[in-house]
Amino acid sequence: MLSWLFMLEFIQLLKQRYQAALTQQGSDAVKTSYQQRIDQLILAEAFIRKGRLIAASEPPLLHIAVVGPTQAGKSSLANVLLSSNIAGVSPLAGYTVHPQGFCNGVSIADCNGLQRYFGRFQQLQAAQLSKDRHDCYSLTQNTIDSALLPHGVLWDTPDFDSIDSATYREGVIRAIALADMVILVISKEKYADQSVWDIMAAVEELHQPTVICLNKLIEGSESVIIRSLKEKWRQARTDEFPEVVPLYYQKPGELPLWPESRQQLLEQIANKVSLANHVRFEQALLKKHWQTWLEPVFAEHQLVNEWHALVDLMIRQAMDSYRRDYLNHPHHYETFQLAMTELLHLMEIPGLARILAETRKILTWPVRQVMKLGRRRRHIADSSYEITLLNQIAGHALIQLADKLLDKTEQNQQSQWWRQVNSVLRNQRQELLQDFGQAAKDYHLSFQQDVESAAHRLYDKLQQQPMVLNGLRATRATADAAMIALTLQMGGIGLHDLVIAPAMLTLTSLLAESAVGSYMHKVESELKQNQFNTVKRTLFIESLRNKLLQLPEQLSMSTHFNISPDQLYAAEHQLTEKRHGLRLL
Ligand SMILES: Nc1nc2c(ncn2[C@@H]2O[C@H](COP(=O)(O)OP(=O)(O)OP(=O)(O)O)[C@@H](O)[C@H]2O)c(=O)[nH]1
Ligand SMILES: [Mg+2]
Repeated sequence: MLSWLFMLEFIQLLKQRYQAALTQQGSDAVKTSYQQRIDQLILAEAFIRKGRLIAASEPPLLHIAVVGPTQAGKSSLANVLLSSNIAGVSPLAGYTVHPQGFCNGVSIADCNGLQRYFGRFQQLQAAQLSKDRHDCYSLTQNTIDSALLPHGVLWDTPDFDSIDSATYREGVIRAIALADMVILVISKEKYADQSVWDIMAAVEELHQPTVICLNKLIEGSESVIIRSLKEKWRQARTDEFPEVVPLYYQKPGELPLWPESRQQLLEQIANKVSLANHVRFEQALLKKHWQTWLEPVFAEHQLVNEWHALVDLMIRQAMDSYRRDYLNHPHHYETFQLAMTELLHLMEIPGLARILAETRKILTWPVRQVMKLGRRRRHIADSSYEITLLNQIAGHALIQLADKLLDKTEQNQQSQWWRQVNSVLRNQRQELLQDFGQAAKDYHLSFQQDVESAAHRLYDKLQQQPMVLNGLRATRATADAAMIALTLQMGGIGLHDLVIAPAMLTLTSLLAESAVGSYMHKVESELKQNQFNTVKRTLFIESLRNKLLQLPEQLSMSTHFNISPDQLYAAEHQLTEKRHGLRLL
């Protein structure tokens, strides 16, 4: 992909998010600053497109923009410079509302690439331009090859200060970004307007050679005005004060008069135009505004980080409860006892067949076969205290999270964000818990493999200790425990009854006191650790945490920027790319 295209799309995305956010903003101060950033983004977008235009046209055409406040005489001056009357002049403020290009010494056909530059703006005949539609521009052939102008396209542009100007401002910005040089037209009434100097400051980064035309002057008053102009320029810009052309007020209905002594001026200034540094200027323009533009995005990332911290805290607390109320709870921890029942299968207790035959009269040896047939793991999972507890912990965690969100909404400046996260959480709560419950069952079933392998390890150890093994086989306690295990497998009792069954407890303590005692403890603690890790990973991280972390992505696009850190990182990478800048990758 082309890096400039990536950057262009990023700037457009940011602009769209600002435009959407603007409509939702209540505060006037925020609205003003958002509007300003939208203008800057439009300018940056147009300037990047200008770079493409330069690269695509060989040699590039010269574009000159005539800009200034309303009624300063822009269209009149355009006519003077074109030695023509093709630009519309009127005493009505805000008369020109579209960028209008006039080809001087070049043909319209030379302007092929312009439609790409203007993007969604449509090229129309000057006569078709309508006040009702602002996203258009026109190109007109000047029939005279004017001596005052270098060959190229002269752009008459709309004003940026009249009441309606906000509606056609994008056209002004696009025309300015297109220009290689700028003619600023101001009249003695308008030169001090803030809007003039805001624009001049905003376009400094474009490095366009500039001429100031001071129109409607009364002869003799220029020196005072020029001195004041200089001061204004110095406040707005850091580059050199440009050439000023005084234009004296003519009789009503007449055009300004271009001074004899300045016939060559525009040609000379055009010679200063250098496009070689465009790429560098683009980058400098973006860098200048980057931090400001992304301020709401950074703020959102900060909120997302806080949210991550809340979720992580909640997960830690949940894991603590799980450890305390299950893994380390003497009456509730049933997993190792389950391993003991598996061990009993492996031991094939002699005499059990007789007991079984006596009690049930239906079962015959080998017990292991019977137990396999009777395995009802579903039933074991259903009666598991662990699953019930895990579901409780998850439910409790979400309640606590909602509480914390409520606190945030009350204390925080960004309460809107937290309120919406809370409402997304409320909507998804049921589904999150359901998924969690399913994941808990799946975990329980698949963890039986680990339980079995713990039993096998113990059995292998016992086989190395035939004395212990035979001793165990011979005790009544083992036979009783095996009966209980069998009853569990057949669905006769629940898993939790197993944990407190005296026979199981006796068997466990027999083992603990035997020669394999310390080995048994090792197996048990490894099983627990493994269990803790598995529950944490599969349930609390993969099922719960990951889904919770994604909740902010569901916030409304109209109030949130939702530009991910990855997207931002990629854009910043383009911005700081030194060798190529915004050229082809
Ligand atoms: N008498 C006289 N009128 C002038 C002179 N320069 C401009 N005007 C008048 O000032 C009015 C505005 O001129 P335009 O050239 O339309 O001004 P503009 O800057 O294009 O204005 P907008 O398109 O509204 O932004 C018109 O009525 C012009 O005739 C001048 O030197 N003498
Ligand atoms: Mg005009």
